[in-house]
Amino acid sequence: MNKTFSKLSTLVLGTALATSFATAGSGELEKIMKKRGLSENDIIRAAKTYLPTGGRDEFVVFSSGGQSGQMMVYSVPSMKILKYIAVFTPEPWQGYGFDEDSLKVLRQGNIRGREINWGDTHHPALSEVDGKYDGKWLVINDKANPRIGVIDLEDFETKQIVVNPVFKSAHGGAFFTQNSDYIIEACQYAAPFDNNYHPIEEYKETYRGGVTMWKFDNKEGRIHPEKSFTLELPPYMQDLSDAGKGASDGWGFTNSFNTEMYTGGIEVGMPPFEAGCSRFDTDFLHVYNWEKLAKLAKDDKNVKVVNGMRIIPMSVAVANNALFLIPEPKSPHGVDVSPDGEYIVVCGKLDTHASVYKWSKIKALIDAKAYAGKDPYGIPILDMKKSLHGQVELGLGPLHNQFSNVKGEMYTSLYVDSQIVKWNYLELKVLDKENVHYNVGHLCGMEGKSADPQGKYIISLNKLAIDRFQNVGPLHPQNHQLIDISGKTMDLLYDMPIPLGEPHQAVAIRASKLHPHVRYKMGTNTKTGKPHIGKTLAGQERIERDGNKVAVYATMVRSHINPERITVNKGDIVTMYITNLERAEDETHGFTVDNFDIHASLEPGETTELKFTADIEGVFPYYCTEFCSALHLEMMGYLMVKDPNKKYTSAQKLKMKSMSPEELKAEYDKTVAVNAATDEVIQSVVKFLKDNGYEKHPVIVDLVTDALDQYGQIKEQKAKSDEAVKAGDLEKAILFENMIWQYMVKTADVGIRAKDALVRLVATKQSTSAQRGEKAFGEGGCSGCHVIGKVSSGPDLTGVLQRHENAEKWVNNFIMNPEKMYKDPYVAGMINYFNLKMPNQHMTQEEITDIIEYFKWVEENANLF
Ligand code: K7E
Ligand code: CUA
Repeated sequence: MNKTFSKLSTLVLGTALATSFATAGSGELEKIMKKRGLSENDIIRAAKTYLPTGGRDEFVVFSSGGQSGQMMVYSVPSMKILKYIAVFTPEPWQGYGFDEDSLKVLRQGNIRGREINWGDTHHPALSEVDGKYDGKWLVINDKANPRIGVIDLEDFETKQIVVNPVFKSAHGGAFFTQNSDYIIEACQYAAPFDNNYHPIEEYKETYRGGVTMWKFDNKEGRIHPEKSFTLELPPYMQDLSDAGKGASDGWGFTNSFNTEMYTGGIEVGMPPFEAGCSRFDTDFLHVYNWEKLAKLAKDDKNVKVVNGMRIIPMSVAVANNALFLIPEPKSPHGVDVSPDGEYIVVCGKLDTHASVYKWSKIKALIDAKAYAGKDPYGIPILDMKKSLHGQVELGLGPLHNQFSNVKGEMYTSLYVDSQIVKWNYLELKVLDKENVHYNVGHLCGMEGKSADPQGKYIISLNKLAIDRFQNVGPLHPQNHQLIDISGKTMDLLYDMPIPLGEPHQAVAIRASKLHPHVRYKMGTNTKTGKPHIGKTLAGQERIERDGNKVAVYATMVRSHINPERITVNKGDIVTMYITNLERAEDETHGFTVDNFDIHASLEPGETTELKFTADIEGVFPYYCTEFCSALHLEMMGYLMVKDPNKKYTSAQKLKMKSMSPEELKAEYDKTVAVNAATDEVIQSVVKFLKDNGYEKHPVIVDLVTDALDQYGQIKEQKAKSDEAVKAGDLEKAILFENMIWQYMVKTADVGIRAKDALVRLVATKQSTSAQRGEKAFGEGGCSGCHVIGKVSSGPDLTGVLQRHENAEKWVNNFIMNPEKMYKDPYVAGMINYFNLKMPNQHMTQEEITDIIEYFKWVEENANLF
């Protein structure tokens, strides 16, 4: 009822808004709405999510990439996908797994000597200080192969992968403790800790669950496996976890879904897993004091070591009052700790309720040793009722939770109902429900699992898209839906198909907390952050041979690769160290040698190692794979592999007609003249930049520095050209003059980019009317004869409002009825000069008014044209 009313009021408001737009916009908005069948609410939602060109969003989301083994980065509210981060799977764009340095990171994920080239990513987590995101590190689990990947948010690259040596799968991670001291990872599918065969009949005796506490160094951003430990747990299929915070800091919570310890067996006539796993009414929430366990783990007498992992047996944890169980509604999924750490919310996916546990009640039971019993492994059980704050009926299939900035308010996904429910966990009542499409798993709030949730939006991470998008075959994308939660009731704003893998969970952070850099210190190994052993500066390029090992020290800078020819013998092992010498933002070069399955992406300042065996004879072009400048196609070279056991007969030299000295001289003069003309253009751009105070804008300064870098190379080339002229070798001189021209083109390329950027920065802002005027000017036919800032087939209109008495009226009348003014002496003069009559473009009065506004804007910024 309430909701209908509010939707209605939005509609009314929307209509009013659209009407006022419509009047201001000469009905254009109305026309578009009609043509595209958009409602007023659609327009409001579009406005809430639209990001004007060049704009920035408020939040950045890191989403798991599911079976792709990667991560996805997008921004909210516009839902623009910004990047895929390569984590567990080779990724060619970033060169991940195709150059030696990233391959080393990828291969840290080998399991028992085997290469693993994919992952099933589920739960990303951001590093925290006092439970709040610090924007430094991002980690994610791989459920299929028990691993954690660590990503540096300075460059959004994966720096470390650690393998859990005792788990056989890992779903219940990754979750940071509130100061990022540890990362929690629970196993889910119970299995023996060792690598031996154990019959399933010995499940209860030899299969184990567990929680690994990975020691994390938040300064250096690395996991330290030798300082980590695992808490042994019964084979209850531990599912998700969360770390306590605030009141419950130092404790961990992990739920489970098979306390029946059922082991299935369809093939021997047993009912399937799913039947036996949900027989009991309750499963167990595991509550453990990780802070105490961490201290215990340091002493050898408290641990047994399996596959190098320090394991605290259940008996040790129990004897030290560090492990407890509390019944929870059967087959739960999410367990989530409130921002203040006082409430622990568990949603049973087979139960319609959410159960809200209260930490102070749990702690009191623990302190009083008031146990309701013990499980078969001797772990004390706390009474469920006495631990609960209360339960709320939410709907069918409640799964995961996120908190909002309003105290007591939270959001829960309902898998079966395909809804998001907003409710109050303090007052235990439901507030609102919103339909989503379809079958939502996790949901993502803005910093919604931190100690400082921001509210504003919830993203529904839907599993299915069914009818939502253009059919792209039987494998559909999933659907992330953005929901506005700033009002009393929720409003669904936006659908985003996910074209990568099933993203289980996502975490969002305020964009203002992220400070990634745009370039590396020259010669950096980006995977270690240290200088690369193959760092090569300009002038240090070389090829070194040691037996059948060939090391190439190469550089890349617009627009050449140095060296440009590499000749090796068949069977040689070739290592290429390549440094991108650029300093300019976004001047990435890519590198590959055709047919050798290697690729590197070299960001400005980065050095990378590529390695291959030249095991096939032939000629192989290598080239830059990023369109990095106007001369990008020319950025190439040849790898020539010859067979040392073969005799090669040289080809008959072709007799080519050579140029006469006069022809050569003519070409040389022409080239020099072209260079002089190009230089004039460059100087005019430089003058424009200086006149408009470019030094005040750091972004422009970067571009100008880069342009001048290119320009600075010309002197050396000119000297070489002059030398060749002196030596009488005009052919060579022409080549050097051509090189000068290349540098000039590159200078102009960046220089003009700087000029355009500067114009945008210094021009006054266009009014809406002027914007429409510019559009009308372009579409109405004016631009066919008039170019602003230039005389073309018609006069330059810069200053047109200065040229006439009562100019606005004059221009207005002239556009409205040009024929009437052909006799006006000024107009007659122009008709005579251009041999053209201004035609009647049948503009409306509104369009003419807008065009005059545009002329005013042109006038204000006349110096920029
Ligand atoms: Cu619910 Cu792996 Cu967190 Cu999927 S999990 S939804
Ligand atoms: Cu460098 Cu293309």
